[in-house]
Amino acid sequence: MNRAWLGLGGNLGDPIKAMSKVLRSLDGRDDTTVRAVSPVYMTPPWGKTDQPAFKNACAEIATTLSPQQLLRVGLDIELELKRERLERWGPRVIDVDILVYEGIGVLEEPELTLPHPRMTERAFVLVPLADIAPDLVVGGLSIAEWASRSDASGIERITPGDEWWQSG
Ligand code: A4P
Ligand code: MG
Repeated sequence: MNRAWLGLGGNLGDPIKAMSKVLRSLDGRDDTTVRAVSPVYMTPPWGKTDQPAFKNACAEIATTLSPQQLLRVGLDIELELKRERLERWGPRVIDVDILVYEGIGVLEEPELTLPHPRMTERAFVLVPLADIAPDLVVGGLSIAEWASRSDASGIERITPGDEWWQSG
């Protein structure tokens, strides 16, 4: 089993419900177990700012899927949730990003880049990730260090703990 860290987010419909469906669907597979889940945060839209606030969370999984297989599985779950791919950085029901895959330093393929290329600039990823993986090192710095350097203004924790994904 390899560990991997996922970023989840959405700003249309019921993102908490969509994120919990993703995690339960992954956890229900024989090849994948959800190991840790962050609280959910309400985050101001990044990139394209004239859209509703997002809800974001991160999770640690253990999996025997390769990074490419994991991407495929994530995209299939996104499709099941009927995400409409409208515009880059635009509103979405659910987005599943692979942030880091243990043992893969850097991967650059047309379909998959690891670590996720924009993760160290994005407080909406770093704040929840720092809850579950503060000592994980990416680009020479720990996630706790990246998070402390990020602009977390407007980011608010909206669930007390990690129990949100088990129901709803
Ligand atoms: N892809 C390549 N590498 C990866 C990876 N490590 N993980 C490819 C997942 N996918 C990866 O994805 C397009 C393609 O990227 C995938 O098919 C896969 O082959 P996408 O999510 O539709 O891409 P996108 O939305 O056009 O661009 P990008 O930069 O991936 O968007 P993000 O990163 O998903 O950002 N603001 C807040 N507050 N919270 C958010 O969650 N999300 C976005 C979208 C913008 N602003 C946000 C948030
Ligand atoms: Mg994405």
